[in-house]
Amino acid sequence: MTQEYIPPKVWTWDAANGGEWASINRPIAGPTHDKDLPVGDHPLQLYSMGTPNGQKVTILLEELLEAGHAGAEYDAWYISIMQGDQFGSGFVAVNPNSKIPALMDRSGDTPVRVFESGAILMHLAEKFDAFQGTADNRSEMLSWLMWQMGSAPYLGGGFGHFYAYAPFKMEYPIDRFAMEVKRQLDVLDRRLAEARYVAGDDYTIADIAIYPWYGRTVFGESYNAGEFLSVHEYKNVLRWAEEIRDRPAVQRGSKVNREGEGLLRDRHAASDFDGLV
Ligand SMILES: N[C@@H](CCC(=O)N[C@@H](CS)C(=O)NCC(=O)O)C(=O)O
Repeated sequence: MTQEYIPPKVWTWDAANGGEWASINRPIAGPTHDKDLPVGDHPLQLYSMGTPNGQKVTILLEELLEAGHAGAEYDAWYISIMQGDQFGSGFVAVNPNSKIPALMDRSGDTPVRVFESGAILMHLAEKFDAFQGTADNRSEMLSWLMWQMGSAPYLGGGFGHFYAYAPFKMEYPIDRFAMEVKRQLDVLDRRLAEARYVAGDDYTIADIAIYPWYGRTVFGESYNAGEFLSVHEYKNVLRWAEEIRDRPAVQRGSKVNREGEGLLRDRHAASDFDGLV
């Protein structure tokens, strides 16, 4: 353990506190610069980045299109959170919380903004009456969706931050959050021992929300921590994650708003996927 920290009477902002995200973290909200957002041809305009939170939305949009909901056609614009695009005035007008993903639904007379990935999933699932499960398991579906929204910050902001991004390794927070992530994986594993999908027999937006975070984790792709977290123990989560990974819409949705070979920085049409490996 390094030297103990004695908090001062009043916290002040040290912009150079170190760590991988130090350049974008701020203790204040609001825009830092004027910048309008682009608007494409489709009714749904998504401003995002292909992190797990961003992938939830592009996976659902691709699932809706795959299921024949032509009204789910969308433009997905890349927002570089490392370069501070989330603090542009146009983005802040769509999401005052300055985080991806953010959606403008322009299908009605008045554009509607939706932020928070869980709210976007619910907005789209209700709009197209799809991926909500059956009426009698709706509360189970909503419970797992909210479980994801409440749990993932411990995996990303807690475990991931201290295991991968903090300027130096500290045993206390790594131990605290590794324990919590393993507890969460066990919660999920026990549920998936008794049900095919988290809400029961139907694949729903709750699975779509959980998969990019916890599927990635059991595949050992989160923070290179597969061995550290002994992810092979969670056999039911692995079975569920492999089944979801094989869905064509999931494969397409996982590629959107990401830079690199075989990935799509921006997405404007189904044909944008043609030729991607
Ligand atoms: N609870 C939010 C979390 C969104 C979130 O944390 N987004 C991250 C990327 S995964 C972000 O935009 N970070 C930029 C920043 O914090 O400035 C949601 O689910 O939509």
